[in-house]
Amino acid sequence: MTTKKTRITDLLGIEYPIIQGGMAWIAEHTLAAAVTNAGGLGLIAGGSAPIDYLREQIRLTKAAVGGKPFGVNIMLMSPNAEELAQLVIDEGVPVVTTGAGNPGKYMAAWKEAGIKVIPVIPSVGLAKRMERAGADAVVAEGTESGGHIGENTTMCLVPQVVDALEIPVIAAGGIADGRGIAASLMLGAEGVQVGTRFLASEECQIHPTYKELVVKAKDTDSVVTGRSTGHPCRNVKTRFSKKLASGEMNGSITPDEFEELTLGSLRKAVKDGNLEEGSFLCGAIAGMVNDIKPAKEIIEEMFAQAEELLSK
Ligand code: TUI
Repeated sequence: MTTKKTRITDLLGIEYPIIQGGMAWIAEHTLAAAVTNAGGLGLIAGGSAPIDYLREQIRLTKAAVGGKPFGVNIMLMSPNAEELAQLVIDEGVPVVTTGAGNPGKYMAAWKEAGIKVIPVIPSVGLAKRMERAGADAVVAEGTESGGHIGENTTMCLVPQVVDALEIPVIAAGGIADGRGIAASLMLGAEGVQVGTRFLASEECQIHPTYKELVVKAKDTDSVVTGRSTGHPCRNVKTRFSKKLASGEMNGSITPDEFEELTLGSLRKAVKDGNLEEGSFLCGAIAGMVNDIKPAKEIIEEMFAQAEELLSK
């Protein structure tokens, strides 16, 4: 069995069936280009960045990948989603992934423009809706993921989504080595989306404090905040994230106060490494990420390990 050729590699025209997570504030052109040039699909995160900045990121990535495919992730709760939905068409972006909402209203225009559309979904119901709306594939993202999460786990969600859909499924949440790839393929997925492992890549331009937190994290070092607001987010455990989570739980922080405390907190983590007020989003697999290396090495090692496991 080969881990490398699936409907996802055919669909996207890539060598390895791996796509990079569209991590808001984090996934910019150096990381996206490194993942694409290593044979995966690199992504630029739209987040809530200004459109002119994102146009520049798209052009820088395009210039660095020499015709190889890359994508843009559109966070649908963001105020710039509408504008970004048009920008990807205007700039000829080949692939779009979406998160934190239903991209249905943009689907026709993206398909018309020849864009491959891959919504990230946390449930079977949403996956089915996305297939009916014309999605080319979906990312089934388990609650092990970093950032904004659903309730179901990767192990439970992926096979149920695979059974419910005809289009290919990409597994996400808790995948950081070849064992995770092999397991995902066994669950019926035809590719993986990886975020946390790439936080500790050389090309990822987050603050050194952020990388250090990920590399030093143990298995129990992630915590979910934002449950009280209806937007749960998985973070590295810090004094700040622990204070938020316990304050939400015992009612000493109201949902409005939570929103106020976390406004701009991702930027404070990524740009400033601010441990007092920053939200260091990361997946539950951070405990297994112990070193910083080039994205190309990460990808090649993951697939070599998966290949070896599956050939046994
Ligand atoms: O979107 C993500 N991960 C993210 S987005 C983000 S930025 C953010 N900041 C503050 C609050 C919320 C987000 C950081 N991490 N992953 C994909 C994902 N999509 N997870 C869950 C969903 C999702 C949730 C509801 C997708 C669709 C959905 O649909 C609801 C509907 O409209 O039916």
